[in-house]
Amino acid sequence: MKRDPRFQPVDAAITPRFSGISTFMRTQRHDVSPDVDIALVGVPFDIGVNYRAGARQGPSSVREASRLIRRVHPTSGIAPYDNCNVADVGDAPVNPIDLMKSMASIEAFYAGIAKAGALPLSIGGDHTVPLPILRGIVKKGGPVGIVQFDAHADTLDTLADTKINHATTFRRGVEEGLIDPKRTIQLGLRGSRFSSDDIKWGEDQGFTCITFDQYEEMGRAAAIKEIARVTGTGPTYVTIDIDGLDPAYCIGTGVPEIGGFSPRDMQVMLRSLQGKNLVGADICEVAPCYDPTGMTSVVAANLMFELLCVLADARASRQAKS
Ligand SMILES: [Mn+2]
Repeated sequence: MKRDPRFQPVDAAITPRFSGISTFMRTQRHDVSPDVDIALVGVPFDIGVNYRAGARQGPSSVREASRLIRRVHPTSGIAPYDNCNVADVGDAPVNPIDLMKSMASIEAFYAGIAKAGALPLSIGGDHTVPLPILRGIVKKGGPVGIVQFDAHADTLDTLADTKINHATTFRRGVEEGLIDPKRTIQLGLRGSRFSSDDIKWGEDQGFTCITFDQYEEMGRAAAIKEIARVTGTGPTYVTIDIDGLDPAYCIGTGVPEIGGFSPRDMQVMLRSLQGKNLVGADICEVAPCYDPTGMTSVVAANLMFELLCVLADARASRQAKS
């Protein structure tokens, strides 16, 4: 246990949860440095969409909703702030009008996080965001496996005649050698499609695709086994499109699709990632402007804590070995 006092969340016994400036889970705001083990990052970018924008407000909304998150996981007992130095490193720089400039500035920010030796845990932003993140953190050593929770495969070649957007991210990632398709699993795919072969490209590359229909048929325990089998022991990145969840729980998103995961499904599947060789994670497509209840951000904040716990555990056990 290291429990560095510089990296402890604000103590609610002294400063009430409703008080003070919002940071992710009331962690301290630090710039990226070699002292940071896990960097909590906002990416307020949403010009990669062709329907409804609004995910640019995801980071600030999830920071606000995360005030209630405490410090110990109720099931695994993981206490991330005892194992790791966790900090809110602020938002990646973006240009709200120029997509390509944003891609470059986000990538550079994440390259800095990787260089400092920290694992990034991010709140987007639309689902274009994992592409510059992976460009920034995947080293020449080789591509990473992906666990993707999403209503959509995001493996189109183009959307609105553009190559870089929230519907092409995981295709570009494979083409650029950032993603190992054989160690990639997509769960929750559903909704009406552009064409009958929407998800075929990924499957042809070697992705394991579990539609929501298949998930329901096989059950959660079998899906968890598939995640474990596909990802194996290699480096693995987790990406959650909040539209993977049912809009009954998460209506605050650009492209809602009925009939999806419950928050409980997500909690149990994310907990199963404990012990995996995790290199980072994100939650994207939280667009709070479509959710007057604020529940979408509450769900995202809690899933962020789930991810923080498994990332902190992975990071701490790696440090213990080295
Ligand atoms: Mn997506």
